[in-house]
Amino acid sequence: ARATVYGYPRQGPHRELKKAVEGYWKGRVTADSLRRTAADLRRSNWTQLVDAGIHEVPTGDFSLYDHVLDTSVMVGAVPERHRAAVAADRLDGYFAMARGTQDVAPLEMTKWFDTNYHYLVPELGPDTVFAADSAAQVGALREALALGHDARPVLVGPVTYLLLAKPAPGAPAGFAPLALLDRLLPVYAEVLADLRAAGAAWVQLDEPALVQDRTPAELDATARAYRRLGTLADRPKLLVASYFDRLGDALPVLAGAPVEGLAVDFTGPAAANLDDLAATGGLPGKRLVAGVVDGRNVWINDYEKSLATLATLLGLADRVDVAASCSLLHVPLDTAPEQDIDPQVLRWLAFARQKTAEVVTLARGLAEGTDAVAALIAANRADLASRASSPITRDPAVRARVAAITDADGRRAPAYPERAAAQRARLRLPLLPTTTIGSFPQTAGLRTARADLRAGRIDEAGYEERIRAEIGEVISFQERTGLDVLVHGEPERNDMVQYFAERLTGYLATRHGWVQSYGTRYVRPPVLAGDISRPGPMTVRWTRYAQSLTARPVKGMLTGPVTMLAWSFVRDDQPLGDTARQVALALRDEVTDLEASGTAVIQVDEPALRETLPLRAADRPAYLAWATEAFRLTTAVAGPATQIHTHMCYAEFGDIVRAIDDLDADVISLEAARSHMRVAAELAGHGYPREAGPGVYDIHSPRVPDAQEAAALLREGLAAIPAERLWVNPDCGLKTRGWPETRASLANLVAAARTVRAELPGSA
Ligand code: THG
Ligand code: ZN
Repeated sequence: ARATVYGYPRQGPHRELKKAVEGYWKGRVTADSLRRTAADLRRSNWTQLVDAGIHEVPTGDFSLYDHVLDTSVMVGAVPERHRAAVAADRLDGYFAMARGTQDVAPLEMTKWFDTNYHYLVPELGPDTVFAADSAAQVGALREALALGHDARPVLVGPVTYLLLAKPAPGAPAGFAPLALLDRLLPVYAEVLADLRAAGAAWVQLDEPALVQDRTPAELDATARAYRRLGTLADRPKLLVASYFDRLGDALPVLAGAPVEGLAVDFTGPAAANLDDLAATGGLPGKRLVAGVVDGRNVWINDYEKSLATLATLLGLADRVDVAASCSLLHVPLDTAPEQDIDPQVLRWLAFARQKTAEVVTLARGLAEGTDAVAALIAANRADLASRASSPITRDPAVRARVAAITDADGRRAPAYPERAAAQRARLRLPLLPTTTIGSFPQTAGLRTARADLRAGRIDEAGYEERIRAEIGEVISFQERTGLDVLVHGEPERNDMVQYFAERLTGYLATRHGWVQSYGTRYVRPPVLAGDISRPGPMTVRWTRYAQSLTARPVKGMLTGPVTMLAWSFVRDDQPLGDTARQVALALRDEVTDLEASGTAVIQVDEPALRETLPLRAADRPAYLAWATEAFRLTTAVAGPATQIHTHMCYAEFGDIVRAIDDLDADVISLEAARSHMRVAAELAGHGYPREAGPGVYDIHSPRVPDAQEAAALLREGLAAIPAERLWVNPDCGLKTRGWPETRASLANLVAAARTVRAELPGSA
């Protein structure tokens, strides 16, 4: 059995890639130097893999920005608006597609399945003309072969590429990019021939879109695609890979295709592939690459369990190799530099480097028998036992509290209409009240203050002084501007998940655990390692200080339990719902403390509620049930006169409006400026009975909307939501914006609210 992986973190141990690419954008790094950095990182990744014992290394998984964008370049799918830039300079044209320029908008970005990686969405229309450009793929393969490695190019497969695309602007209504399959396949054929000529024995085609619910027509198209590619005369052997969930109906389609191998995920919900594979008669005559090491979570593998799975698989295919379930892009690079984590606990964790070693061990165990790896199995068993029996993993007090949860704990009383009356009486807000989503610009001064505190250049008191000064400015700005519900601006928070993770017992924060979010942007997701409890208040001090400076209500700001899970690495030893309930109880205590300190408005953000929706429709009701329950458990402790807000960033939520209603929040703010208040109409169409603030200021752009424009959006909102229930706010938090735009935009937003208030019937 051979050991392989499908992809490796690209950034380098010190995020060298980020620095090189951003340096190039700023003109501080030359194109040649950027290319050298990229080639060095590829080489060092391959060396690391081979030194660890990996037999076949991936090529083509590396990218300067995004591998789906690279695929668009490979097939010549450059939108009309980016062609001039690409013709002028290939590298600058590539970044123009990724980031836009002064004159042209970038490609849209969206989540890669249910991971936290974002890709650039291909734009395809009936006029799209594909043309093969295999240079980057062939170049990477040649580099690896020249270093003496056995290498396997990894490409996004043609079906997934088309299913991930969106219709280009101007495409006729109902156009589906999959209609372009017959035009795209000859381009893949050409690339495959080029890769074979360059020395590829195998090429991997990734088709994760096949683990989502697919129509019979889409499955037919898949069968046609692989019949076509499989019967090409001049091609390498083909390995069709899927991951993130079970293949279901797509499994027999791929099993019957004339390709030499399948790579299949056997972790998490994809474990069902094992029985499905046995039921369909296995893969006689084919190579099976078994993804038994979870490639998207950070826990060590269970060797004995994986070896048992592999032993079963041996009887189901011609040959079985071992891999991580998906590209290791989704986990941090290495646990070794995490000096702040207890060494015992660190042994429970495996990042990309450790997962690579696990794959190698399992391949050896499969090839040479378990005796050959007996010592490693024993050590693995000890680490698993240490995790299972640790008081970090199981805190009796937390478990007792979760066990005692009743239905009543998750139900607010009285019902919304009565609460609304109590809140109106307490808050005395005007119609169309104005507010913001929570964060204000994170200035260089604030980042310096945090760095100074970490480096010991200032002490806690000095840091606190700087944060208080910032809160003072944010409050006084909002009062001067005339906002109705104020926020403290969150200057103390680095990241809305990490901030809370650092303050909850059972959560681990990493120092170097960067994972690519999109392009040159990275996050350090914390690890939900054990039972969660709250040693003390996390936000009360700042909110109370802000409230002491003003007579207007200051909103308390919390990150909701679903988002706390979605943007962290989650436990794999209990259902997500159990972890969510623990986090919810900790946040519930924070709501209690905020309320007790006089906070009349509390916002519990859930930007990730929509994005964590399971890939398969059948799994969605169960997810929405625990997700909404966790939110209600967090908030239902609030009294009737305390107004609970929530916020979501995604405009595409038509499919979860019912769930949003189930949250039983009093007010929701939503992204809407770009979708021209379609969001408001959608809410109204579903009979949403509560207050809502569809955003009238697109904070994702440095553009300042003028007051007329914001007023026009508000009037559109009023067409769907009555004035008694409509709020006025930006789309999202302001932390990525500068102060000048923020000042101007919020002044215009308040002016728009005043203008439209004056137009309301009954206003004097
Ligand atoms: N926090 C966490 N996860 C997230 C988001 C978040 N996932 C989804 C979404 N938001 C991703 N968006 C971003 C936006 C900006 C950055 C990263 C992800 C970013 N990162 C800095 C960088 O790479 O330079 C590093 C930030 C830091 O120092 O922590 O700008 O909001 N958890
Ligand atoms: Zn948002």
